[in-house]
Amino acid sequence: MPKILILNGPNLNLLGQRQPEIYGAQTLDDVADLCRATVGEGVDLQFEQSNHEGTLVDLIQAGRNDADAIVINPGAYSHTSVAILDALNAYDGPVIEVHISNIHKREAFRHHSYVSARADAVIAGLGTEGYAAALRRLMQLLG
Ligand code: CA2
Repeated sequence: MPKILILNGPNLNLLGQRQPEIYGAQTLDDVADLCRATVGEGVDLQFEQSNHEGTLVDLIQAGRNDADAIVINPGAYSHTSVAILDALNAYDGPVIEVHISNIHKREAFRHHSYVSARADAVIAGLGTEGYAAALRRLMQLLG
């Protein structure tokens, strides 16, 4: 069975609790449920969140052995982390970067993402539906 690793970066554990005008009302548990409902029974999902850059690097490295694709919302590390970019560059499968908000419509410091240099696709501004869109695309790619 194909396996997809879904990674969420810092502060995404607060989804649904603050700033609903930017990030919507869904919690991260709701997003995990949406992801499971999107893929159904035929795909193994590992859904993770960490506030720590090194933990995200460790999870990406572990994915080299057992994940067929990665969906990543790196949160604020998108805009700062060469370490996460390097880890993704050492990973061979497809990678889709997701942002709940449209980072290009926000502050200038959010317009650049280091991760986008590695991502096969970037989704921004679809709200939490962006995770479902990423998974549908990966299921196509993985056949
Ligand atoms: O739009 C996205 O998904 C972001 O990756 C979310 C990050 C932000 O730093 C990126 O620029 C864009 C922040 C996630 C923090 O989420 C919160 C949710 C509720 C309350 C506070 C933070």
